[in-house]
Amino acid sequence: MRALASPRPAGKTIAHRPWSPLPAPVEHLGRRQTLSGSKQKEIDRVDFDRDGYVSPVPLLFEREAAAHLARMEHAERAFGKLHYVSKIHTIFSDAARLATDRRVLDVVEELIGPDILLFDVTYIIKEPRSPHHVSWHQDLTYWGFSADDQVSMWLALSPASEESGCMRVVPGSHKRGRLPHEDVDDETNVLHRGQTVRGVDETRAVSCPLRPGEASFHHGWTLHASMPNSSGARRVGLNVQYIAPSMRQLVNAQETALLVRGRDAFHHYAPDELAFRDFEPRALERHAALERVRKATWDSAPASAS
Ligand SMILES: O=C(O)CCC(=O)C(=O)O
Repeated sequence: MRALASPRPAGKTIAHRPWSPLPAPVEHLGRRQTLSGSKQKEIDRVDFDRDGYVSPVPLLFEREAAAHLARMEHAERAFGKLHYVSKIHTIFSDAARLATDRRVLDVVEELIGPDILLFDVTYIIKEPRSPHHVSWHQDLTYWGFSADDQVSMWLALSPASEESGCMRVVPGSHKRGRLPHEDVDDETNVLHRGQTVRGVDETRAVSCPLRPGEASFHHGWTLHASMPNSSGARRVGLNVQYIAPSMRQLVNAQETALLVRGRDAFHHYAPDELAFRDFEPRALERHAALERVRKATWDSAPASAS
């Protein structure tokens, strides 16, 4: 998805204040659980092609997820809420590190092939006992791409359960291609325009509960939604979009993306810069412009795409 509201008014940057980052993380090399690598690969790819998603995919150790969450919350205390800040990987090094982690890219490579562009990264946070939900939608409807060689990862940094409003998907719905969406006025809908596919048969939907460190991967035509967080804890996920370099932008030539694996024979995008330090003034300036570009793309999609 990529049509959620920015937490700050368009064009306003996060103020740069001095802060002391927490100590750097100890990196652990995770191993995909019980199956051997190639068997697991086959299953992921077959499931993804058939169902339009795979879940749960174990990626990080639970303690690693907890350390990432602690650093994100530390950053929030210094800079303000990070919920749904687009292109967060260009200003916050921890998000950049996660989105480019070898274990993550190995799965993305299984699903969309060896050449991978990182398109967008956001945290999606549901506060405890909040009414905010996500209506049924398809991500690709609002992104302006020429094709659909794409996958989104939703990586849990805290428990994502039915109670806390984990993702729900309709298996196989990606095969229906683009469905009509309506802009629905509902301030508890996290989506930027309240874009909604009506009449979804929810009896066919399945939940994707995740433990911290596990992820789901879904295709951009897969119908998905999520319920409010009725638990007493924050539900925090890192949402990352990867595309194949062949994908062109049809509605906004200013969109940017970064090659994170393989090669780019197409050069459709000016490259984003990964943050190696946190919230640097020059990166924040660039980031404000990037957010305006992202918002222009969402706003340019027709209200009813069919
Ligand atoms: O975080 C959520 O609840 C919904 C996420 C979503 O719609 C997405 O990842 O595309």
